Amino acid sequence: MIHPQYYAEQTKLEQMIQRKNRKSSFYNGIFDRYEDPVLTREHIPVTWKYDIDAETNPYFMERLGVNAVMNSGAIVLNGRFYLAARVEGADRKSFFAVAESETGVDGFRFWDYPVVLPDTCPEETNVYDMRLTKHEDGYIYGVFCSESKDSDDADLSAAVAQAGIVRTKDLKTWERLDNLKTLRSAQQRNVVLHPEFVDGKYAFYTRPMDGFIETGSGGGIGFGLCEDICHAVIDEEKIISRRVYHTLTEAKNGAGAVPIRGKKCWIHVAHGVRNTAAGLRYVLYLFGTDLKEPDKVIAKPSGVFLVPLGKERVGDVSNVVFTNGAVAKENGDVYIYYASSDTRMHVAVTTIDKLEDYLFGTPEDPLRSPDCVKQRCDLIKKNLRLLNQ
Ligand code: M1P
Repeated sequence: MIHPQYYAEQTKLEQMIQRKNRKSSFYNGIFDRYEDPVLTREHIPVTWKYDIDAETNPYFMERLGVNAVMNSGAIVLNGRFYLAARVEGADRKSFFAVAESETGVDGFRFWDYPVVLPDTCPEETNVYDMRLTKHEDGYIYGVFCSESKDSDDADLSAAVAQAGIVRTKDLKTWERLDNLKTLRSAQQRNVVLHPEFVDGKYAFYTRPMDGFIETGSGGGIGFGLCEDICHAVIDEEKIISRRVYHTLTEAKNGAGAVPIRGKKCWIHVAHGVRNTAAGLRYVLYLFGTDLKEPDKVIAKPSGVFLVPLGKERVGDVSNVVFTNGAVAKENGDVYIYYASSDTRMHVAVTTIDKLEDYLFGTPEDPLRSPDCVKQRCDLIKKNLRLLNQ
């Protein structure tokens, strides 16, 4: 017999999925924020957490809890929005699950089952942060972090991060390819596959790292080419977005969403990390690269693009915003999906035109306070002149 509490929980879930999401009052001219998160652990189907049989679960207890729903890859297929979410179980292990929506800002509903990846790496303990690339070769690729215990290090927390690669045509059946090998970097996280061939090759944005947490000598977001996506090997990684002292990328940075083809450049939404007395702070920033040479940065606006605000600032890992998925619709609308504090998913909505105006109209960071004051005074002077005309 189905436990009566199942129906109560199912009603709550339906009400939440059907709740309309409204634009918030936040304004910066660059993007709109929305009042509610788009995907949370409350969106998880009841059948994933409870045994709904009254005989085997008389108290209707959660048997397999879910802790968080965050860092999601994103894709639009036939006008519908799909998120490949990172679902973190109560057991700390993450897995991927597809949620689908008609509007992109609300109504996200998980499919009946999470993604079942081919289990080809016995040492792999955890998987997370999948980027979905609709590649011009006809496949949808998922590139994610594959984490294993570092067996050469006695420290129980020592781990190795690599880029796992899968591909699919329908987000349902997945083929696992070899993990990416970067010959000059010990570890990789935040690896993103570019959607088009570059010089006839597959192009990856990488994030070379010396260790699991610290990027060490890894100077920032890298770029490398490989011939064979089934056995991907990258020799040279060219650093295209560097870590810079006393900026938002000082501690580390990483590629975020799959770049969006704009009219003037490839639009990249990345994350930058700095250290504070309260721990690491993760924010989003933008840069633009040449349409023909995606490893050549041509727009580098100063400062942060999106920071955690209000309730977004608190969660399992507070003071974090992180993106690994953004999509552009054919009409130029852009939906940037970001997680706050490693806990839940939100959306920021804008357009390609606005993002390019931001990229090319925002001045670069002059890197020193006196020059920043000068930059600001020039802006004020221009405005006051206009106001006093
Ligand atoms: O906790 C914040 C983020 O930390 C990592 O990002 P990075 O590799 O840049 O430090 C990732 O584990 C990410 O999942 C997480 O959101």
